[in-house]
Amino acid sequence: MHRKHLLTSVQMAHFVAHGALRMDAVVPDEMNAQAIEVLDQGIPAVPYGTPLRETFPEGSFAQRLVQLPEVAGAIQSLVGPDPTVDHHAVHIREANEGEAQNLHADAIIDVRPGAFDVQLMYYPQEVTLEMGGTLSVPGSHLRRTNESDTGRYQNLRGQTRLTCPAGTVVFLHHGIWHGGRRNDSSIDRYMFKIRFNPTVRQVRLWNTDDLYDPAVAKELSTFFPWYETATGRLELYNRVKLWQALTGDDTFDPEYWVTRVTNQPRRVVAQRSLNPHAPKEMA
Ligand SMILES: O=C(O)CCC(=O)C(=O)O
Repeated sequence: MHRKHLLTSVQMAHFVAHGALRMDAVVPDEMNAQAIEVLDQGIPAVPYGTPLRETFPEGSFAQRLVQLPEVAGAIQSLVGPDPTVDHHAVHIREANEGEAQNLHADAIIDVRPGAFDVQLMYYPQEVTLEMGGTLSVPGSHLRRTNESDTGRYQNLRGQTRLTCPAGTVVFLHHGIWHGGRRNDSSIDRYMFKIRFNPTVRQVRLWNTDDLYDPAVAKELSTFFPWYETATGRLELYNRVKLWQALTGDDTFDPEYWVTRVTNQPRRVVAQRSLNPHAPKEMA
């Protein structure tokens, strides 16, 4: 893996803040042109936990997809070497289907503080607004609501509906609130999703040359329009905790949100002991 294909610290910080990172038109046209036929034929399922390197046959479309240098570099940066595949699936939003998915996350509430799964979403066609591109809510990945119950929330300020050129790949944190939108066009809209589970600690797996670039802290402090004035700060707190885990540096805390609530001094300097048998000078 060449370092130039790994994500930078600024890109990783963007992922930690937004819960997503998109790579527009990263898959070559020649592959996009084959994709619909391949996805229509179906990609054989594998049991949960199958190593990525054993999931797709040598030379298959899906294997070539995950081995594209930029895609492989992002997978390595986010989940590390030798991830396993949780599941993969082809998602088709049919032309004029008349229905949308509710917002959801793809798992139960997941409280792991320092680990996360990553979902790759590949869009082989250009996706226009009418085609029902995936709706997602930037910065929602660390807010704890349970799977489909998230669907009670509708139309959050700052939500995005994906429109993109053919060959776009989006990487999502497992907790991101998302859902396929209604396809009002006359074209079936395809997406291929793979969920990766890490098998190593997700510590400094990317190109850390820019670790102390001020743009990192700037990314990490992004405040999204749907955040409540006060509760929204918890997202900054959660993000700092995640960045600390990712960097292995628990001193990173620019606004001291984590430091404040973890400050529990152990040193006792009380004037009087509760022990009646303590030496006189202490009692
Ligand atoms: O089709 C889409 O855009 C999203 C589908 C999806 O995420 C799901 O079914 O979990």
